[in-house]
Amino acid sequence: MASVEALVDLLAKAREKTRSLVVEAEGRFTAVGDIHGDYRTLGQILEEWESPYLFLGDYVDRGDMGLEVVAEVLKLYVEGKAVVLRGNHESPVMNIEGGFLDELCEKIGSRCGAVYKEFEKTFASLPVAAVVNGKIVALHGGIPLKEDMTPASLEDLRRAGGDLVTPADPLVFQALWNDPCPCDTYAPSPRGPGAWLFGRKITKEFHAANDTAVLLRGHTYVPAGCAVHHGGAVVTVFTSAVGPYRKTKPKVAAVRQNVEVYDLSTKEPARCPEDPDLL
Ligand SMILES: [Mn+2]
Repeated sequence: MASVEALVDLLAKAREKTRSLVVEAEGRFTAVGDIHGDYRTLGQILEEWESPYLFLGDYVDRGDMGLEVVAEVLKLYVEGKAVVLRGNHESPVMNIEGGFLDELCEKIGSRCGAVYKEFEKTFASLPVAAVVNGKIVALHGGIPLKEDMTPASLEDLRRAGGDLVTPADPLVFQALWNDPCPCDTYAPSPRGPGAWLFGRKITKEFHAANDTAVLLRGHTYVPAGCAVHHGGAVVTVFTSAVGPYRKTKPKVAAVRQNVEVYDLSTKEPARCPEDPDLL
């Protein structure tokens, strides 16, 4: 790990990089699901899979190398080699309980409180969704629901704002927290108040409104490392194999006009379970 000054500088540069909560990206990407401090798996991806990368959030907490992971991911972001999205673990309420704040204090000592404040600002600045080649929507959690329980559009999400540190905006919060369910409309999420499960009708309306085809997301632990939902209109990838996730078979996805999931180690196309009940 480089010096604390270099870390603070990297965090500031990452903040300058983001222009909008929803970003557009063109080309072919290697998409990576939750890493949660799994530096070894991240290293394997960077060695064996092509850039540019599309990171779907949750870099820190649970695994014990969150600092190294988030620094590497943000470095790639600043260098223009990766699109870096925010996960629900890129927020203070998670990092106090989840391990990242403790890890930071162990590794950098008494300045950790001040440096964490820099992380807070950088996490709040990250985009929450990317639209790849106009067709693939990438985000960490799921489709946000408006107050009338219809899906928010990408335009609604682009216009969200207010306190982004928490984040307090319900649409931003849900983009980081929601999960798909094998249901038609929606249901309250077992993750807690403010989060929802979204069903196949919501997914269909969302894609119709945005003229998109696939929602690619992370967020949910699946031992297979992937899952497909709603007839292929939603794909989950999970890429951490440390701590509580050590039995995972990590996956990555190749994103062009469509999404193809591959096993990280064998590099074979993955067989992902269909419509599993995730929570
Ligand atoms: Mn998550």
